[in-house]
Amino acid sequence: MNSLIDIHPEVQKAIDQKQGVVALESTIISHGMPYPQNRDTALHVEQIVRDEGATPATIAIIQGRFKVGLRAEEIEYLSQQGRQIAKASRRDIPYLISQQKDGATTVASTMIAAAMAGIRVFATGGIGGVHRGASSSFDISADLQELANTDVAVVCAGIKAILDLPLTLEYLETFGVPLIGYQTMELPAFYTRKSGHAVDYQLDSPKEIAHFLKTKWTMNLKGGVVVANPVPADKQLDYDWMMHVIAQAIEIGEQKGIKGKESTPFLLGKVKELTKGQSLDSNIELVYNNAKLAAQIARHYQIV
Ligand code: PSU
Ligand code: MN
Repeated sequence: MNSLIDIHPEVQKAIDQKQGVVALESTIISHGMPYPQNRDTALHVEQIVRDEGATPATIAIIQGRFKVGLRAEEIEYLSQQGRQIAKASRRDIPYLISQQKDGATTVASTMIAAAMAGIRVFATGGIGGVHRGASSSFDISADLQELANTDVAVVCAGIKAILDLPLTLEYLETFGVPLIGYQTMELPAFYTRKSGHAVDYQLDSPKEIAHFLKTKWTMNLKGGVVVANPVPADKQLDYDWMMHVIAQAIEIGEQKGIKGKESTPFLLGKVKELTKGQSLDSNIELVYNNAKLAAQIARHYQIV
């Protein structure tokens, strides 16, 4: 099986030498942001991880190979192709690999590849969750099931306010996925530091988070961990305004009948349009912030 995975030599070396490695997803590149901001962000995120003394491993499926660690040309390719590239979650992997196609990995499929390669820490912007209206649409991201089963910590900016936060929290609780707030007890909501909901536990240093992860997996308590890292205060958007914008975006999506895997990219794009690009700036900054924390956790994970 592992003959279908290509681990970049730099990543393999870092894994072998027990240095910190941070997995990075590619749906955020192809479906989450427009060109060329997606490319610039993807390359800069890798640089931030390096600046913190860890090794970045951006993950994607390219011509039927599961790639752990991409070359700059591959990042350029995914960025330019954008939504032409299939959004690849768990269910899509065997099709894309057996058909030698390309796929941009979501949180779920990035976790799968990271776990196969032995990478435990992953940075992204936001995870998928239970969508608003899920009681009739059944729209619950496969990311949540992956978090229930796969031993990778996902550093994100909390639970995106386009989702149903209370239902997502219930789901995580049911499946035993811990939700850690980094230096906060309040769950951040992606574009904003506040949400009105609490995380399970607050931890205040990368070292404590690394110790938490080691403890969980040493005890064979399977499954992922969500590390919620609030967007920097000067980069957050106004809470009431965002609630309004998100409600509008959801209503437009419903009118257009957007569903399934199109839903999250559509809502993110619509929010960007309605905020005249401000949500994109905030999104980029919070990804940088998460990459930095993830790199620090990954380094500590190797020494605790
Ligand atoms: N949140 C963002 N930007 C993104 C995504 C989430 O702020 O690009 C992507 C991630 O790849 C996540 C996926 O795994 O959307 C979730 O999609 P869905 O809701 O269809 O499972
Ligand atoms: Mn969905």
